[in-house]
This record gives sequence, structure tokens and C-alpha cells, in this order.
Amino acid sequence: MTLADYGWNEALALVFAPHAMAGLEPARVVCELRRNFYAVQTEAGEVLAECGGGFFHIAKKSDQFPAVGDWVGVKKRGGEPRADLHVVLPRKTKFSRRASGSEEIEQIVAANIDTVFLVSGLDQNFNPKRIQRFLVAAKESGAEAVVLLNKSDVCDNAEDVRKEIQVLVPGVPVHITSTLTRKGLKALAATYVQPGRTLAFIGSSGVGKSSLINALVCDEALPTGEVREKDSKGRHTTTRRELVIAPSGALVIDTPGMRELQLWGVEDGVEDAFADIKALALQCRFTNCGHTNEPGCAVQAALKSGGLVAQRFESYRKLKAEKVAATPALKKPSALASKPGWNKKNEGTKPFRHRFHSDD
Ligand SMILES: Nc1nc2c(ncn2[C@@H]2O[C@H](COP(=O)(O)OP(=O)(O)OP(=O)(O)O)[C@@H](O)[C@H]2O)c(=O)[nH]1
Ligand SMILES: [Mg+2]
Ligand SMILES: [Zn+2]
Repeated sequence: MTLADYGWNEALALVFAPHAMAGLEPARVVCELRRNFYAVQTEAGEVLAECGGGFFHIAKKSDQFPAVGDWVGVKKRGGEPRADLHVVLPRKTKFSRRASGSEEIEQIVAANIDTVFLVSGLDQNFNPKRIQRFLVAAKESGAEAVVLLNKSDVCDNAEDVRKEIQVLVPGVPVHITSTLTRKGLKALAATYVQPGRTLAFIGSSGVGKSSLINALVCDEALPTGEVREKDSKGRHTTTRRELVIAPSGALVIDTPGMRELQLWGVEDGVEDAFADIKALALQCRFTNCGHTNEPGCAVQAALKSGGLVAQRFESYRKLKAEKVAATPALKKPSALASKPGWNKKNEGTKPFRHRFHSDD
């Protein structure tokens, strides 16, 4: 496996040149093991990289710390499969959420992704509002967003649901899949699973993210878990974000299920995800129109004529109203964004090279 297999190219090499001059070697973050420790892929193989004191000195904000998918500069320690992580290259895209907790901290779920799949289960766990939320975050990320409605085998009217969702998210591909019957998988693989492309799978626990990755690309490399029968809730089988390379050459990031997605830096994402409403708003008579009962409101007119679905407008309003700090002031760098979903009891006991199978 070379670094090119992980997506390294001439454009990146150009950006990296000054760091190479300074004696650093390029690498891609494939797993967040625990705070400040990352498994990174270098040209010569995978090593354990640590963000040391030097890194803390320059990285002040949470989003400056490495995330899975990042390109970084490391310096190997002589004779060991270990390295010090010195620098994170600018990101092409990043999928962020607000970290849980009271502080406003950006948590980067995955960096430098081309496509983000928002996976929902067509069982009881199904939630259209959540899809719209995820979509706003996806738009904000800069990556292409695709909605997957998985577990179609347990749903009698999957196509009706798909149409319903499609109306809510115009312009975004919405696919029906099943890892049991393999419905939709071939088309997905043909369209999205290509060498050098980085794909991320995001959604609630138990919707089938790891199953989809296995079925699509990875040949059972990732552990999957049962869902509870009574409420279809997952068991948080995947516990950390991890990038794996598929036989097809695609790079796939699996993520732990998120109960909820707290939006981060949402303003542009909302506007982009609701471009149709934005376009309507430009036609309102008043530039500061609140789209409630102002005269000449194009949004209300579209709602009346059926050109705009009421449920979609409602989501737009709710998401706009959500309080999100655009630029949080962090007191200390220890308020890390990139907290791995890391299992405490296993601290230090697992050799990191076995990480693919060690989360169960
Ligand atoms: N009926 C049905 N079950 C599925 C399908 N895909 C996955 N499952 C099952 O759903 C359960 C959860 O699947 P996982 O792949 O572990 O779900 P996940 O989204 O990775 O969950 P976390 O890792 O906990 O976030 C497993 O029992 C799978 O076998 C599907 O298409 N149809
Ligand atoms: Mg999983
Ligand atoms: Zn208006």
C-alpha cells in the first residue's frame, strides 16, 4: 500500500513541500485512538503518531487538531513504529458537529471526504427531520451529500418513503438500500465507490452503517451489532471513527452512531441546504421579510400555491433559529474537539495494528 492509494497526489505534495523541507513526512490519519494519539498511514506503513507539546504550542483551536481523513506531517522516532505529529494540512472538506457538553466546541467527524452518506433505517428508527438536519451539516462540510434509506427489506412502502424524503431534500440523491437483499448496492458501488475517493458514513446507531460498508466495499472488515427488538435502537457497536481502504481502492470512514447531531457553524449550511427557499426569499417585496404575513412575500405565496412544501419550510425555520456560535472562544487547548469515541477499559492494552477487529 502506498500513500497514493490513500489519495496522496501532486497537489498535496506541493502544499506539503515546505514541511518536507523541514524534515517531515506526509501521512493520513486513519484512526483516532485516544486523545492526542492517532494511527496514521505513511508511505512505509501505519505508525502511531502523537501530538506532543510542540503541536499544542501552535494549535490553539479545537478544529486545528487532527481528525480522521486529515493529511498530516509527522517525524518518525528512530527505530520505532512511532512518530510525532507536527502539522495538519488545510482541509478540502470537513464534516463537523457541535461536541456534546455545554461548551461550544467544534468536533470534526471526518476530514477531506468527497461524499458523505447520511444513513437512516427504514424501521421504527426512521426520522425525516433528522435527515434534514444531517443534510445541513453535510452542505456545510463541502462534501457531496447522499441520503441512504437502509433496511428496505423491513418496509412495505420504501419507494413511497423515498419520494416523501426526496421532496424534502430536492437535488440530493436519495437511495433505497438493503444489506440483506442487497437492493441498491450495485448501483451505489458503481456510482460512488472509486479509487482515491473518500466516503464517510454517518447516522444513528443501528441503522446499518458498518453493514453497508462491509456489503459495499470492505468484505466484512468491520464489526456490526444487533439492534434491540423493541425499539430498533442500535447498540453503538462502532466506537471510533476509522478509515479503511476498500479492495476497490475507495477510502471509507465508518463512524459511531450519533444520537443527535448538534449543528455547528450552521448559517451557510442552512442557506445551501435550502437554496430553493433562499431563491424565493430574494423575490419577497421587503429585503428583511420574515416570511410570515408580510405583503408581497414570495415564500408564503409558494406555500399557498404548493410550490414549497410546508414541512420543508418548517425545518428551515427551526434550523435557522437554532443557536450556534460561529466562532467559539476556547480557553485552553485541552478542550479538544477530536475526542475519540474510545473505550477506556482498553487503554493501552490493545496493539493498535489490530484495531479493525478490536472494538467488540
Ligand atoms: N433487516 C436489515 N437489517 C440490517 C440491514 N443492514 C444492517 N442490518 C442490521 O442492523 C444491525 C445494526 O447494523 P450495524 O451495521 O452494526 O449498524 P451501525 O449503523 O454500524 O451501528 P453503530 O456502529 O452502533 O453506530 C445489525 O444487526 C445488522 O445486521 C438491512 O438492510 N436490513
Ligand atoms: Mg457501526
Ligand atoms: Zn417573504
